[in-house]
Amino acid sequence: MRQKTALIPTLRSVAEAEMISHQLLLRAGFIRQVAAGVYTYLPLAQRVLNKISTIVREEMDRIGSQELLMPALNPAELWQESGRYDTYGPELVKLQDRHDRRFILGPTHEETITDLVRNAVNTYKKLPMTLYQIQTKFRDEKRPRSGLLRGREFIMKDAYSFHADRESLDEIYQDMYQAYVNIFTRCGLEFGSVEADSGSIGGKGTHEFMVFSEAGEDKIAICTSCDYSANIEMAEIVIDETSSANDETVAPIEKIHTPNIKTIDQLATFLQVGPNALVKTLLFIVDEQPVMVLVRGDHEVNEVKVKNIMEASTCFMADEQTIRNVTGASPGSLGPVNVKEKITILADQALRGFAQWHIGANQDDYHFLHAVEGRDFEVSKYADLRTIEEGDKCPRCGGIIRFQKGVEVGHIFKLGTKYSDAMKGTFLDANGREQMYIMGCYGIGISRTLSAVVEQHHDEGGIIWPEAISPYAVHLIAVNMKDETQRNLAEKLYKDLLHAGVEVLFDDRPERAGVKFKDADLIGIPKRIVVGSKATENLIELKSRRSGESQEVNADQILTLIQK
Ligand code: 9G3
Repeated sequence: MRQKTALIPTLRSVAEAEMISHQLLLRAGFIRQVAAGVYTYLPLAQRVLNKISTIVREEMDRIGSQELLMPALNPAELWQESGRYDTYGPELVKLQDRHDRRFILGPTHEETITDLVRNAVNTYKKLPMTLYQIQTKFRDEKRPRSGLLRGREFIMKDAYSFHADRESLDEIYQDMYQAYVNIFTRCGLEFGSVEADSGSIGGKGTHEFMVFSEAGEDKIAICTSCDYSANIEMAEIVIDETSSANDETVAPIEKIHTPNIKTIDQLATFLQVGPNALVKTLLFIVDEQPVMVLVRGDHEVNEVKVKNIMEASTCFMADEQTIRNVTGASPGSLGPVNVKEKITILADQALRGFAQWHIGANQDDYHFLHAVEGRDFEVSKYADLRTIEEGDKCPRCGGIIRFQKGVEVGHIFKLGTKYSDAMKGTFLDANGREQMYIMGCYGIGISRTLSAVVEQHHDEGGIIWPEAISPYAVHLIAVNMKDETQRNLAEKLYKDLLHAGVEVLFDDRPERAGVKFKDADLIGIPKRIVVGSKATENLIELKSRRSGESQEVNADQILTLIQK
């Protein structure tokens, strides 16, 4: 491609973007924003996306997964069947056609594929079957940000597998796991796989593939002694009994006036005790029902764990008005004693050893001291409900947990029969009996992977593409297009490279050398050929974008060197 006519609108600076990948992709002329969270992939980005997609296709095809393409526009009925039309809320893009029929723009395709397979595949003889697509997805994020990392429209590879039994699902899951390792390795990423939240399905049937990066939104708990790693959304807590008992002598329950005390820290100062001697009470709305959740004062409630314990599909913190309606008090004054309505009360396992609980009184500016579980109130269930913290013990080996930040680029799930149950997806087994499909689903953020690569591969000057996914293999630069010798040699090399099938971007613009080099650094093509003043001696420079090392070579050698 000749750069003179290429659409590569590089920019010297960009104002808004806070993430380095977002900044560099804008500056290097790879993407342009069209609306919040919506981007055009310019020609350079499109080439990278195609290369990532090719790698993904090769690895999917290798494990026998078949490519298809489902529509972005899907009838609401399918989502009503699974129940997700109403549970997914404003993130699900809903629209109507001219006949007032309701549709959604697919944020993922479990419903569409389950509908397809239940109609088209009805015997065990066709199983297992794995299908995938590479497609634009829509999610109306509340706060789209970080460029391609969290857009409202993004490209995803989503695969779905259908099985007659669990063993078959386990096998394909392993194949997918290996395919993902191959894909991200080939894309030049440094990544790890972590155990993740499997929703209400439970079990260990889900892994996230994380690219470690300070800019990531996901926090990963990593053991410093063994190879345990998990998303902090789900990292298990081992019970640490020594830290949980506050076994002072138990006095009768006592209501005390605590004017203007709203937080655990304020209460701790007021009572002159540590926050770990107190109990924090929060109210959640779980599948439309209020649920009170109690954790030790120095711990944080983990919403995902609450949702999973309740086997619910939605879970969020109650707003102030709801809290007042349910308890009669404002958020800083909640507790399990004298709740107006009979509701579920969950307590974190660390509170099991608490002889007496100092808690809110469900009355503004009042707390109870010495409340005793079983005497003054009942806990419906104790469970692991808090979020892991740095310094906590590893649930596997007892080592120390540290946190690292990451960007999720892939996610694999064992779904079980969630969708086949909801949508009556059945096949006939060897005995002619109807069985539910057992399913798995497997996603890769294609556009997000592109960003993640930039997060990991750049320097002050710009992007440094790994060869496997670089938009071009070679950047050929003619330093001075007005110089006839330089121009002729560069033109000849361009033709030779094209002829040899090398993907080459040729900077034939009538720009100053400084501008050309700055742009080349920004764009980040790994190999650079510079045709300058030594063209008179048939000498050119071959330079590595990554190391900055360069060598002077005879122009006749260039093809051999490039192809090596
Ligand atoms: C929605 C909306 C957002 C969503 C979903 C549904 C995330 C949703 C999870 C998945 C699971 C897997 C197939 C590929 C691998 C991941 N955000 N998820 O289901 F309606 Cl608005 O997408 N799907």
